[in-house]
Amino acid sequence: MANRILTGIKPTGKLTLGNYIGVLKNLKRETERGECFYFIADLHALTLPIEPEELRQNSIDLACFYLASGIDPKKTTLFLQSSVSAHAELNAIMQNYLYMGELSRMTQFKDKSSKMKESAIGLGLFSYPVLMASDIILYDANIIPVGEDQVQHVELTRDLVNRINNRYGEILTMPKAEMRKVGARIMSLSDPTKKMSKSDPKGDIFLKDEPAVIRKKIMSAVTDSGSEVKYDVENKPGISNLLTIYAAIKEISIEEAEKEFVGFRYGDFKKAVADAVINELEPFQARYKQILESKEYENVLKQGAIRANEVASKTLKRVQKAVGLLTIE
Ligand code: AQP
Repeated sequence: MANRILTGIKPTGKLTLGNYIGVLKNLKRETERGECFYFIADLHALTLPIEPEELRQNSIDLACFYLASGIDPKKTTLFLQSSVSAHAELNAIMQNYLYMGELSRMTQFKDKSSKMKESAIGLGLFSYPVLMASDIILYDANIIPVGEDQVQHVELTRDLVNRINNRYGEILTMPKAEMRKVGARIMSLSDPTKKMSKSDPKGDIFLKDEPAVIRKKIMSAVTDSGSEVKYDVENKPGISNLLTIYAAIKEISIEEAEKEFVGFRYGDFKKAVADAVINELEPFQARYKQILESKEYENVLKQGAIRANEVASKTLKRVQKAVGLLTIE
């Protein structure tokens, strides 16, 4: 079977350089490998409190950023998760095949819920991986490009697919997470031991930041003692993170990046990293603005919903039949 590639991003806040390097930057290339389904995970965004207007605005922004990544909407299906009801329907079935113990071991749930009072933790946050597994299964996706933090959820989806296929026959496609070699986990500039994240925006570079802001943030990024520009995550997490950002943007290896900066002072190194990030983001930001103004995302999302519904409803039917639901055509 030809490759099916699926990835989603939650419209939970301002997109970061982590989201760009981890996923957005690579989307265009993926379209050469098979049929791509890219979606705005708006149902997932509801798992933590969010203002309705903010969610709407973030969803529009995300659609524009997806398109700004250079994907051809005629060859790619870009859609809103909430515009395909099969996600919620498959979720209702799949939640019976994943277990409390498995879900409570998910690192992202532990991280997010540890900052909340137990009475404020929604059921949706806990069962997030069930919906994510349903997202993947619906499109018979075999390749799932993600940042490092999402790999555990894809692994759980693989367990679920095995479980269902063992019980009902080979009805589901086995997915596989794919991470970039360099940049699968970009860290915060102010605390390089923490992931750069939309919902914890300290030390983030946002995709909408002006060049001067980006430069200022990189120039004041936390560095480490010593003066050598060297990749050493344990002893030099700040410098290692900046080297990773540089290498990922330039699409070179960490070793190649290190070689470029032999003998550089930290200040000059940071200046080169800032130049690289700004050069990469400026044209991307210009495309984003043009797409936002032209509102071309509206038609793309409409067409995307039609194609996504077509594919997803077929898989849903297959699962409904297999588990014994009486599907009357
Ligand atoms: N720092 C990062 N480095 C590399 N990849 C990253 N991703 C996120 N942060 C980094 C990848 O971006 C995709 C979209 O993620 P998501 O919106 O579904 O949620 P997330 O993984 O939880 O990302 P955030 O930015 O941390 O969002 P919030 O704060 O809302 O939870 C994923 O493939 C992710 O791995």
